[in-house]
Amino acid sequence: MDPLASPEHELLLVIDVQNDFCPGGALAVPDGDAVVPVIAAAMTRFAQVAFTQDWHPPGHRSFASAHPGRSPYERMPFPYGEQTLWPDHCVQGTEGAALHPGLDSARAELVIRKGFRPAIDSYSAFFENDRSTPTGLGGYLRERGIRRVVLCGLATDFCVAYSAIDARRQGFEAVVLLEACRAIDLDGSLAAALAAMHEAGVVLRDPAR
Ligand code: VGL
Ligand code: ZN
Repeated sequence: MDPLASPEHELLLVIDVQNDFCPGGALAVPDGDAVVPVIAAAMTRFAQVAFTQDWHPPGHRSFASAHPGRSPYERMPFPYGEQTLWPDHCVQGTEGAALHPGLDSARAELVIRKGFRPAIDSYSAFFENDRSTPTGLGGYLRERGIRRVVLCGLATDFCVAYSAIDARRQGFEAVVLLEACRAIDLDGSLAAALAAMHEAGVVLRDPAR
């Protein structure tokens, strides 16, 4: 495909490719940095690219450390439903929260930060985990005339899946480039996420198209 030959109504959404989700990071996704060269190649094909950045204040309620006696990866009832507790990660302004240096973030027309409200987690790029507080991304994409969102990044079974399903909920076509994603996979969460994406009408695709 010609460089930047993607249609004007298509945008590549690069989800949470941040140091903390890569090997050596605070919430390392197995093989997480393997997505970097694949996404870098995909970016050469898209005229429009946006990034998301998980961006938590210190002591964020999704951190197990905020709940004495609780451990990472336990689930806990929150006012908006069950929430998985995580190791402290992607704390605002830290090196762990920085976008992976192997991606040219200067290419992004938008970097949308999420998870900055102290008491609500946000897996999706569109809505926080209460499923009703919008991030503004849906309005941005609609105003820009985007009809198809192509997603990649970390992690397949959390932020990528939630974002892809919400893209469908918002009326966009959604395509996930599976080779440009890696999963955390807690208790079958990857299989569940793939099934939920399929059910929502998300196209699961190989990036070599
Ligand atoms: C993510 C867990 C906590 C993700 C973010 O990017 O998938 N997962 N925060
Ligand atoms: Zn997070």
